[in-house]
Amino acid sequence: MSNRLKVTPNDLSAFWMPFTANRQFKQAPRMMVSAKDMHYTTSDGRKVLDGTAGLWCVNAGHCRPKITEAIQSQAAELDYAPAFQMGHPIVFELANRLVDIAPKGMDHVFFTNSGSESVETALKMAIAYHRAKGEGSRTRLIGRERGYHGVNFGGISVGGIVTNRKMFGTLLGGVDHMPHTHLPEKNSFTKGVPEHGAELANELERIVALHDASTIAAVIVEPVAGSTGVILPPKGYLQKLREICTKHGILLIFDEVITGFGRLGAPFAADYFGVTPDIMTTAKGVSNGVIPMGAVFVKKEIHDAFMTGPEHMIEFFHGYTYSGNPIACAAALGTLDTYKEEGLLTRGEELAPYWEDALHSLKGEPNVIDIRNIGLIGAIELAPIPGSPTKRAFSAFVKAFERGALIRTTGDIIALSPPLIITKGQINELIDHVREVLRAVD
Ligand code: PXG
Ligand code: PLP
Repeated sequence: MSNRLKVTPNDLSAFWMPFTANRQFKQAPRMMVSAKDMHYTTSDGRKVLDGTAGLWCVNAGHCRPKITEAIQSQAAELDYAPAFQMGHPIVFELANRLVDIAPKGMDHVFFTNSGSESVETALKMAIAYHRAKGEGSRTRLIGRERGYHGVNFGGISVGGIVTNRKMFGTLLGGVDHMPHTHLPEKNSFTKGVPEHGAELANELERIVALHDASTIAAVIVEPVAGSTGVILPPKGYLQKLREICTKHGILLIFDEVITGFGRLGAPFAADYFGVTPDIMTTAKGVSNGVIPMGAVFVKKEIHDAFMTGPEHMIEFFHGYTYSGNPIACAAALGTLDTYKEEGLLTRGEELAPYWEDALHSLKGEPNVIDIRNIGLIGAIELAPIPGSPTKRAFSAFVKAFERGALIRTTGDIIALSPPLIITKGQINELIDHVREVLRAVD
């Protein structure tokens, strides 16, 4: 590693950092300079345990050799090939490998470069699908309160985050929202999926009755909402959504950007819950976060509905310059090899009970008002400091980093989602860091 990378640059002003408190960061930068397996190394030479798999994406851990080698050799062999009207072999290989591990029936893949792009792709596909089937009036999209579907206009429109709705104008028209399923008064400190709230799926029936099914293209939900604080689906809720969508000819989209690729202890949340959507959006874990990539999985029936008309015509008027970029494909193949060799897509299942007990041992620590968990996801909700929401959790994040653990906070919720290679000893270490931090923050 060059020495240049070991020190903090002396001018931090040009880079406008995403989703960051820029002024706070630039006064006290937190710089990572290298990473290996479960740890980052900081510019001041400290090791930091990764409690969040980067941003929920480094599921196989850091700098894994299969992935590094695949990228290096692909970069030297075929760096880029046009994505439109041209192909290259490994993008087809990757699509087949992905279909092999996908829920049964989801046998076509469209490539994007991020979760946000996967979401836009899925929403456009849904509307275009109905049109191709002669139901062009089905254009309405239904999302959910507290949903996060990335940062582009379609995604923030179906999403249910107040700041987005306040900051960015009128968004897409023809969108409605179901209520979220966070019911702290009934479900707090539940281990795993909560008992109460499946009836909230019936709100979809109310929305269908209001707009008429013939105007609705799709319903999009995260099977487990991650970004807005780990909100779990009540027992039976996703099954009900599936039934209502099927009954009314509405496509069901699962946004599996976080839940995909082993996070819950099954390859996808669709497998975990036994509910198959019509379209599934993924990103993050598909390439271990190493090279940007997203993948949208679709059922055959949806794909086939587009394959009509003159054969020289483009069937789906959509795609990105970097859809299926060769180096991203190589990274994804190296990732899938690593997942397979180490059984990572199901490893969370055997670790989940240990993870659950470790997390719930934090009950009773200062300001903890709820703990939620599923697979290798955990959330610790803190009581906000009166008049200063988010401040307590943010202080916990900074203190944890200083102590040697990377955690993530959203609002006053600490969210944990470690790489799927974490050991029981490292789970203890991570939870101990959180415990000490909770005792130390105001
Ligand atoms: N859908 C879901 C369900 C997501 O969680 C996206 C779409 C967008 O993906 P991209 O690749 O465009 O960022 C996401 C991303 C956090 C956090 O800490 C969550 C995400 C991204 C960054 C941070 O909660 N989710
Ligand atoms: N903007 C301009 C001016 C472009 O030419 C293109 C692609 O050719 C885009 C945006 C879209 O870029 P991408 O395909 O990387 O999403």
